[in-house]
Amino acid sequence: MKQKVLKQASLPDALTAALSERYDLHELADIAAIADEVTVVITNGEAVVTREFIASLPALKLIAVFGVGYDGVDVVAAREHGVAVTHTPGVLTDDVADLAIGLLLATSRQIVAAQKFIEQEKWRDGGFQWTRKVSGARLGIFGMGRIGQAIARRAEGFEMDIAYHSRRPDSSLPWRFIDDLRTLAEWSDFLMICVPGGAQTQGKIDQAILSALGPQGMLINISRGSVVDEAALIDALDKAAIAGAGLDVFAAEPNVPAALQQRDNVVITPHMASATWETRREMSRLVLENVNAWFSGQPLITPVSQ
Ligand code: NAP
Ligand code: 8YV
Repeated sequence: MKQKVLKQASLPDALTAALSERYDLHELADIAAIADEVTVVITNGEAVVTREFIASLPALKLIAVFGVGYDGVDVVAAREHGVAVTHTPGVLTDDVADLAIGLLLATSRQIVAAQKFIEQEKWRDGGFQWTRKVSGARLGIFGMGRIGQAIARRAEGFEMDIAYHSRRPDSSLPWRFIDDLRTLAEWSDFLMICVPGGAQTQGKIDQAILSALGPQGMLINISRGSVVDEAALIDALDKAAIAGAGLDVFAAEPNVPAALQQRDNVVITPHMASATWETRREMSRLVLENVNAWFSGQPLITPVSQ
């Protein structure tokens, strides 16, 4: 008999099909009927897996996250219930770094507004407003992990001056460590957010950090909307306290505040940094390998350290 697996959040069709082939895959709507028999839950990077949800599944042994960020999962509760958690690190790093650089360029050079300028037939009345130079500018990275480092390597191609802040310096890295986020923001022309979401980073980009970034500074966020105090960001944009923002993630997705839309100096994308065919295939493969490993008694491929 096939093992019962619960799909708790949206997943690619191909992954859903591959899971269904091997396991008795159920949607969340079936939960009442199968709660006692579910051993594996599959979720994604945006979903929330609470302590109560974990406690409601007495046979649960594994939560497999389709994504590297697992801030939505109550990992402490999982550990206390003897439930392992896996995620998909590494395979999406390049895509997220690529989009981060894309947002940085699009925001500083106002590429989206420039396209609208042509489409609205304004070019005949004169050229587009001048924008800001990227090459040689200062890039501050908050969270110098896999993605932060991939962004820094790309930024070196633009001869950017790079510095970072994490909880501790990494002596193996060639870039300057700044031991205080506010000082990093003051120093930066572009502040790139690459830390995980969750309680420790909640609202870290607040009014004080945005004013330290200053009227010439731009914020790029590809990590989690929770890291940025969105009201403070809107206020800073309204007051021209910062120069612009490039955002792939938001506090209450899929809702994006109207105040962040239709601005020449704000570029927004719908949490799509890892959403290429190639990377979504690799993320799916890794989820499947972790689930297969668990059912065959093999070591998990990419467990979260709990
Ligand atoms: P990672 O390798 O774990 O890097 C995270 C970095 O943040 C590490 O350098 C870590 O260094 C630092 N950090 C953690 N907590 C911190 C804190 N409280 N204060 C300061 N620094 C802290 O993770 P990754 O693979 O680069 O992914 C980063 C995040 O990107 C994910 O967690 C996810 O939220 C987001 N993401 C978004 C998308 C998207 O579609 N937009 C896609 C993939 C990932 P220390 O431990 O030394 O502080
Ligand atoms: C995905 C992500 O959009 O990996 C993450 O942490 O946020 C993204 O790669 C997400 O996991 C898919 O739902």
